Amino acid sequence: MSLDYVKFSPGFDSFMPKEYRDMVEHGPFGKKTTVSQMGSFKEILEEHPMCAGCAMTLFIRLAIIAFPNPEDTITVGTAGCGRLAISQAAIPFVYGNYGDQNGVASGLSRGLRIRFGDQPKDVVVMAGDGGTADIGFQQVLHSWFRQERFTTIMLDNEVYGNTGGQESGMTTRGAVLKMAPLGKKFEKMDMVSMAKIAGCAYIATVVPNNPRRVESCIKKAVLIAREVGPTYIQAYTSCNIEYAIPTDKVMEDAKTVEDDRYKFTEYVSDEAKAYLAERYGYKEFLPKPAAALTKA
Ligand SMILES: Cc1ncc(C[n+]2csc(CCOP(=O)(O)OP(=O)(O)O)c2C)c(N)n1
Ligand code: SF4
Repeated sequence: MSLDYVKFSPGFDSFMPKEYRDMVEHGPFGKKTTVSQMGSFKEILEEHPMCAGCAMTLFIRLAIIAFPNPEDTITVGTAGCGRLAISQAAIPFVYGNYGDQNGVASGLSRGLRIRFGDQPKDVVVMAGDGGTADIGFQQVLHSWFRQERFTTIMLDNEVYGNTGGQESGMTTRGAVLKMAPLGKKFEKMDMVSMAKIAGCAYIATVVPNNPRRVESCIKKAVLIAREVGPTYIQAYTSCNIEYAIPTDKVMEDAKTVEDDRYKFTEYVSDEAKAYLAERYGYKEFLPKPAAALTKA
């Protein structure tokens, strides 16, 4: 697809702000940039008002770098901390009422397919655990059951961070928070199993301290959502403020939580495996030769 629409209109380049010029000249549009090149190109998201050390911000930054075609990607968000960062990115961001993100994304994704046909326009929802598993739960589940083709990413900090520490469905049992002083009485919701039951074609759980893994999951999720079906990524993105994690221990906490109860998991449906192998050359999903199958 032509990238003319991200270039300067003739005669206007010298009047554009430096940030804009940097993005056009040194940004990732139309290039294959990866997380291992961070620091050597102008990122789509660089400045934001999130708390210092917030793991959610790092995850969002990695996710945006991982978008396969960032210049053709639209993010959808909702109330919560994440939107404060996502809305600063140099790609379109749609923001509605709290919890309506998957309904908005369903309509957007369908409309873009009618308008642009086969040219990929990727829709990616990024919302907190409260927005996804509590307030937006019904719309999330229905978008999956209806096989809406876009990616849903839950920024799971296990609390309502933006409003000062209420428990969410994703808070772990027993956790004591500022506005849950007696400790949560119920188990953390199993959204991964629900995604599976509802027919998501790709599901992964990740933490942000393995950038290459985050990149790999996001890429697969976005590519699969183009044609196969809904995809879901659940990312542990701790809230260092509400969980009182010292900023220099945020990554250590992510590693500990990953080892303990947030292990990397990945589900890829058979249809999605075949699609990734045939369309995008993912060798690990190519059918095994008959001889290897017999030996195994
Ligand atoms: C309809 C509606 N109800 C309540 C709110 C207030 N509100 C804003 S953010 C938020 C909680 C966000 O928690 P979560 O979705 O987990 O995201 P986080 O801030 O933790 O990233 C709430 C209750 C709102 N904006 N709109
Ligand atoms: S309140 Fe928590 S989740 Fe929100 S920006 Fe601050 S550290 Fe991040």
